[in-house]
Amino acid sequence: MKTLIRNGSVVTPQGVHMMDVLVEGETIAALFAPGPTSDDLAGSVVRVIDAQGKYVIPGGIDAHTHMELPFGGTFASDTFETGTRAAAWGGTTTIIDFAVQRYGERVQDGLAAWHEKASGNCFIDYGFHQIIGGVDDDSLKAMDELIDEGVTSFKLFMAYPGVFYSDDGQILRAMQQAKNNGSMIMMHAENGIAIDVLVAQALARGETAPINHGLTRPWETEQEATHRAIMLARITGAPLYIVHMSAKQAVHTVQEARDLGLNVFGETCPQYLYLSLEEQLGAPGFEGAKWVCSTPLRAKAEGHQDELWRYLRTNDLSIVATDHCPFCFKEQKELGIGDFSKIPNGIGSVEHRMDLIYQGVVEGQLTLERWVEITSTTPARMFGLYPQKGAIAPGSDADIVVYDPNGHTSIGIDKTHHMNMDHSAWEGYETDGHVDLVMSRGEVLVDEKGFHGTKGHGRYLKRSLSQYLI
Ligand code: DUC
Ligand code: ZN
Ligand code: ZN
Repeated sequence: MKTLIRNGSVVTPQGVHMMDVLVEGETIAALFAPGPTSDDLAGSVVRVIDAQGKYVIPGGIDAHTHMELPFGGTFASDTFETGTRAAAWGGTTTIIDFAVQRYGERVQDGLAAWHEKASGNCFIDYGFHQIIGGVDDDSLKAMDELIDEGVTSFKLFMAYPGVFYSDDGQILRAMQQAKNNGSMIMMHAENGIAIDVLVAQALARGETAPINHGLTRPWETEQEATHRAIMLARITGAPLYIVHMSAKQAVHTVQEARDLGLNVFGETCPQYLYLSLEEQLGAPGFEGAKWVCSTPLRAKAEGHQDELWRYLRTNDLSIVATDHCPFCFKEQKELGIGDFSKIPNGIGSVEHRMDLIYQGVVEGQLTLERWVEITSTTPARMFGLYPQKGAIAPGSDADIVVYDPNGHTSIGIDKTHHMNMDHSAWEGYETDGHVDLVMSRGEVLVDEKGFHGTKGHGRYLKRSLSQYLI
């Protein structure tokens, strides 16, 4: 099967170029300047897609999702089937989800359980990071084994004592292992021991509303943990990727480390760029539960959101992922009525990341090239998928999005909403731009006629080591 995407502007981190893209089978075969060669070719190819006036970009890569994550006595509400379908609708063609090992379990069993959940159910390609919830001799050894299976990054938690938490000694040991085997340590950087004390004290004072989730996780707990993680990484020489950063002070600490030449990277998420403690988490009654996630939304009055956009421009934040971890309001978020600490932590955004970050281009926060870089190309490089993914180049997988800058997207539960949740954290958001067509390895998943994806089309991606380290 041959497809020619004609007359579009191909956007990559290197620039914006009028190019026609020839797809043969599952991969990109060639790029042509529009003109006679392309005209000749158009007659012979089976399918021509007109991208006049539109951007042709590599499919989005969401490097941080949690399908079916067990959390707070319930499970994230998207399965790999519903979550990857929603991702495809929004122009994301690869996810990297987190397999879970909890204390007392074998790491290999945790990974096998995630393969079981995903295999045969995905509409787009997927890889795994591994959460290590219990660092010990066996799990350290397992890290080496997993690398051979294409799992080259490991997430540790400085928060959630008694659940996923690792102490500093465990973190140090895991980092030493990562330094030796070349893998990446991903860190949930919040001081969970201090947070648990603040939470217990707030509840004892009768402060039970959702906003207290944010108030008991002040920016100092994020910056302190970020600094500590960087120091531990520095002792070991291991690379460090800090996930879901929301506090400007914490990112400043990342900036300082990067200025010293350390391999420290920061990730943020759309919710931290747009939403806030006052407006969303502080919504009346129990409504704010929809926006309970960790790290928490930060105060707009303190200027975090604008600073995070700036750090995206300066590359002190390298990636925008979603931390997609959806829970329904009914029966899931409601577990925390009368006790904010029982609200399952998470927001669903996998469907909207590409549009929400494109809005940053519209509003002058980012260039077009940077939009593609932080949503696709850098995630591919960071997690060992480049140039199979994250590129519009001969030989790369034909994961392609045709994006209409003159289109419009209305986000809301009755509008564009395919995630398995009963509400949208982005209800009422209107963005310029529209995902017109989504292709995954040459197969059109979404076009103007609707959804054409096939469950099981998505393949497991065995990832290489991070390409920022070699
Ligand atoms: N943060 C969330 O908001 N949800 C899942 C886990 C996490 O670290
Ligand atoms: Zn986390
Ligand atoms: Zn997460």
